[in-house]
Amino acid sequence: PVAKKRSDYQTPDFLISHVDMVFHLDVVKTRVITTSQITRNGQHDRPLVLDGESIKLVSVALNEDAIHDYSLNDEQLSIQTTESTFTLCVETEINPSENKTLEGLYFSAGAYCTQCEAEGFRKITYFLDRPDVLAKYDVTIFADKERYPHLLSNGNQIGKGQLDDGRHWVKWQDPFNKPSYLFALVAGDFDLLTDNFITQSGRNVLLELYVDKGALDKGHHAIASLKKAMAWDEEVFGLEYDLDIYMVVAVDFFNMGAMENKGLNVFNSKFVLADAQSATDDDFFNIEAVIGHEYFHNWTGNRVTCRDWFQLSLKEGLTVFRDQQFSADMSSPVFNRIKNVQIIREHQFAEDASAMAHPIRPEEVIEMNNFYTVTVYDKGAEVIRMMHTLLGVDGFRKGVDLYFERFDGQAVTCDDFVQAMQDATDIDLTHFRLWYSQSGTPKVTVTDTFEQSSGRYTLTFTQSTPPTADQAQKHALHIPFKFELLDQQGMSISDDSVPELEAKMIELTQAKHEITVSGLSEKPTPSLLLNFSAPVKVDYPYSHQQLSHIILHSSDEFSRWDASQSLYSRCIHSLATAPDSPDEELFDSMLVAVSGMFELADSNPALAAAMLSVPSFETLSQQVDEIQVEALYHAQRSIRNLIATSLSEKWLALYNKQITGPYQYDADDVDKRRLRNLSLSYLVQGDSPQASELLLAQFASADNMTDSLGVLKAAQYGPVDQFDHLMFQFEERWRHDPLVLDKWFALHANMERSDILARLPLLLSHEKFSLDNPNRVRSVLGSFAFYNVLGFHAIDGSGYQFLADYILKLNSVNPQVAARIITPLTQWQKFDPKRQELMRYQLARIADCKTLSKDLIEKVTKSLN
Ligand code: BAL
Ligand code: ZN
Repeated sequence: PVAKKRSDYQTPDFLISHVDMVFHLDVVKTRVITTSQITRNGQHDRPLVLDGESIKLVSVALNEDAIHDYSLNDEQLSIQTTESTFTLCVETEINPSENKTLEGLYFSAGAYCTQCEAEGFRKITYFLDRPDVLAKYDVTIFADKERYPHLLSNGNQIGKGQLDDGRHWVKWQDPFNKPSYLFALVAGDFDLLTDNFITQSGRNVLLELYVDKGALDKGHHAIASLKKAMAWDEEVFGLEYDLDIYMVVAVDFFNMGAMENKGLNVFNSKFVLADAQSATDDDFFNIEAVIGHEYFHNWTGNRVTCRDWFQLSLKEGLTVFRDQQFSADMSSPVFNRIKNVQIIREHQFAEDASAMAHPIRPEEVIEMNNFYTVTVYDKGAEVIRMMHTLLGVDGFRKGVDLYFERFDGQAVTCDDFVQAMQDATDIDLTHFRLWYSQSGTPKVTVTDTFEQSSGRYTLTFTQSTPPTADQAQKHALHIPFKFELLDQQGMSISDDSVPELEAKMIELTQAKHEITVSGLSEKPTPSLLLNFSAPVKVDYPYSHQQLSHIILHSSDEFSRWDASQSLYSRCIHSLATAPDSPDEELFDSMLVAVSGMFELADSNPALAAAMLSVPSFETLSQQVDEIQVEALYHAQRSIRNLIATSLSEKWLALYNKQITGPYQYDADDVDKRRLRNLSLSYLVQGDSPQASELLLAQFASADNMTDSLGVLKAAQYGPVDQFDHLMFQFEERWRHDPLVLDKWFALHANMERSDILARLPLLLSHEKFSLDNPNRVRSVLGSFAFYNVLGFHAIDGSGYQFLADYILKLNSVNPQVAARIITPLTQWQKFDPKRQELMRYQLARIADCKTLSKDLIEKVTKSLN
């Protein structure tokens, strides 16, 4: 397969103004009749070339005359015509039940469903399947009435009827122009939850949530979240919903989290269904966030869409930023910011350091599905956030308003967005645009000097970005770098002769910057990258006393947390490097700081819980050049044990203080459960005499999944028999509920057991496991490969081989999911030479497969280069 390049973009040769589609649904033989009104775009005599894949062409008619002199291959239908405006009618046939890729039209769990982003529409009909071809759609669906009482598509329902043979039909019309990737069709038998929302201009919008039969009670949180999102977008961005109906359908087989199809969102049921017994606080949080995300796409993505797929971050970076702001407003801002940053540090930095490194606006793509990445989404959101920082709240809003004024109804580029931000505020973003084309994680090195005699303090900032797999040369970026200086009392120093200090921000634009503050009586402590104001790594030689000072005093809560993480990291890396000579002074200093954090538990429980948690193995991995797997893993474990044992009384007291009534998903109770389960985990790790009793008592009395799962997660650190027994009971209780069982699968796949590779096949042969279901695959294979550090990285290579075996199986079932879970193998660069060799060996084995999908070819080839 050949890569497409961003620089090769050409406007479409033809445009489509209107599409009429008729679906005759059948499990193995669905017929689709697509009638398009087509116009030649400009003066040329090139043929009409339509995309189409894995479908059978039945007939083609041009202006109602059947034609046969077209040419057809596996990917395209070419029609030579001299007409400049014409009607094209294409009939295709599809086998939805055979379609396990879950792209295009598929049949699963008794329902028909579509997924068209990025290029799935071409698996339904031959079409100009690209986002810059916008058309209005009429869609008529015919299907058996008893089995498929609900027939849904985009827009408004404009007709329906009944046939004599037991079939019925429904006709939908979407009044908005849209690209084909936003097309959707769903047909099935669901339970329906309805509600309504009155918009700011007084229109009544009908809200419909379709769920599996019997799951109605689990839909209320999703509907409530949707109403919050609708109100928030009106209040914060002045954006109102534009159709009379908004539908959300929850399905069990879905490659992604959810999809923002116009007026008809399709969701992975994981991000819709929740009740206290079966969903954790995190599930409730994620549902609100994903419901918000898809809703916000209605403006950022649907009303203004992408010109081409290289511009994906135009809609995804912006929409992730919007959903992050929404979540922050709905709960704790600092806790949300920490979550955002953890994703960047654990996964995006790893992607930048891997063979798959790419800028947020990629330059070259073989399979677009491979670019729905943490770089495009989450680093993309950080880039939007930096503009928000540079422009200020009001400037950002002006920019967004201008963006919609200019581009509503159009397919545009990232440059168009930045230009609107610039034009609305007169803030020059010329240099800033480099963030869109440069990949890699910049490092900002900060040094300082202090002259006691004159009181002069100089801070020097140096930025550099290491080369990445895709790009050797790097340039200095425009980085909004927030910081403050703390005096010995912990007060933030101000000096109006130093504007950067007053603004608490320096805009780094060159390789090196310096600022000087005079008249200080003592050397201050710099608190750096407040609120993670840019997606960079920072290097400053903090003493551990300085870190403790920031933990106590920074005016920025995020930075207090960040300093706690630096302190833990320092302890862990120190122990990993010299396991036989622990730095007792450093550890004592850390323990004193941790001890102080308990005092925050009442006043700021969300921050306390985050500060009392040590960095993940994934975060720690990105802080070193070469990952020493066992040493780093055991060092992290030892530091946690040290915190557990040294402070066991505090943990017990904290545990006992977290008293909640019957389950409610509200901020106070969420914080309490978080602290309770964190304490429980430390009590078990510290082998506290009460641990076992507490585990059993909490497991027996929990009225909610957060506390039940909290027990299982904590029990992992305790006696094996007890853990196994609890897991057994959990499975007995939940084996009927696949979404809950996924949590059990994930825990199993993550177990630190020497026989893990003998256990995984048992999970894969579990009656509820299926390779066809992406949620199951992610919970077993994904959890193992991404998070089972010792099992996956076993030095005999067995973990890598196991993953590779299953990737080869998944290759022919669902290439998109296969290409997702191969990610840990593509990150071999940071491991020791032996593991590098073992990982590359498995990549080469995969590369040898003669029927490898484009998705895997792209990732494997890049990884082996
Ligand atoms: N557009 C694909 C799913 C999402 O990002 O919302
Ligand atoms: Zn999105």
